[in-house]
Amino acid sequence: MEHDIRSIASQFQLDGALVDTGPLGSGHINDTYGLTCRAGERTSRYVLQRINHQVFTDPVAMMDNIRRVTAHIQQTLTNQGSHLASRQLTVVGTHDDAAVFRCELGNYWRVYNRIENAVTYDILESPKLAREAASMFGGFQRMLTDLPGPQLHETIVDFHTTPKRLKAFQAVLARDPENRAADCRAEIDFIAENAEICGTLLAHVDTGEIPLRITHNDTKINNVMIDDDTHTGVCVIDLDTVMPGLSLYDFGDMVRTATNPADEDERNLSKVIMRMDMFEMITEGFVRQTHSFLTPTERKYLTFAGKLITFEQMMRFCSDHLAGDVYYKIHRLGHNLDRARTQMKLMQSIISQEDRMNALVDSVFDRLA
Ligand code: GN1
Ligand code: MG
Repeated sequence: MEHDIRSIASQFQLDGALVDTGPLGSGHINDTYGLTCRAGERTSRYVLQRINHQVFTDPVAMMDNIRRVTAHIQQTLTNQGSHLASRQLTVVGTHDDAAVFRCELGNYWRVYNRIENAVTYDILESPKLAREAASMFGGFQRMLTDLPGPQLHETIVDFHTTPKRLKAFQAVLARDPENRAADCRAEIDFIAENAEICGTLLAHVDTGEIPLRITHNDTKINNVMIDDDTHTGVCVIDLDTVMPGLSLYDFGDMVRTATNPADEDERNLSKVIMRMDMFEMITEGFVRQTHSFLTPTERKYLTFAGKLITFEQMMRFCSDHLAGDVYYKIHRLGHNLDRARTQMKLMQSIISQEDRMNALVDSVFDRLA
């Protein structure tokens, strides 16, 4: 679908005349465009996004969360005298100062400032960068521990309720609408064999040992901007799923995305492994920021969370393959199955190193806490 980007952009408070637009980013859900505007000598760049409202059914509530969260973070960094205060995501309003614009086709659009002099990495090469990225996500959680009420909206209900992800998988498998179950026997068996882990963290939420916090919930490592020159973190992006959640889910998704040196859709599975040096660094980065508030039970389940989130993601990709690719953008036939397979391989690699990972978490706490 071709959108009239110029006309949509004209709804927002941009500085100057729009001189360039083009596609941006590698997200699986929203559509993203870069905008460049010029006013005299001054150039301003923005990010325009079409919010996928099949996935985020209440874009206005979502943007309400994002405005509160970004304002709070900016205020916190300003109070700390941090030079990063001016390099955070800011919502650019429409001429009526609304955070979303609904076009005549019924699509929802938003604009952010573009973070200059910084990039994201899909795959992290250096352990130091991994520590930095994890520290950014940990710092994000810490800064939101004192976000004033009311509670944030739940932008996707049961987003990380893993037992429900399992149920959804089982339901689509039972229907097998595209006759694809035959393609993924090994994956289906693997999910059945590991299904028992789905409810483990939630059982501890019920007893109060694991609290609900404000969390990011999509801590793919490419959701941290890293400064081009200093190679240090600038800000956390993709705030669509910031809502009440478990700190452990954020750590788990970092394990999933930062420890694996291969792409999420890599077909050569021999490349997919959990790298211990990267695990050590993300643990260090995250724990440094969060040890003051993590409970003993949260601490105990850090490694487990990496396994759980990888498993959950595997079930989600596998479900979407069975359903006929209705949720994630795909770029080839079988794309979601390829993605499910990397997750399964990564989870096997985590399982084979789980004891060592747990020991390493303990040693990081001894060192830092
Ligand atoms: C989606 O497209 P992106 O990077 O924002 C998904 C995440 C998955 C991720 C897997 C709202 O994130 O939960 O972990 O793909 N976001 C949503 O790559 O479902
Ligand atoms: Mg996202």
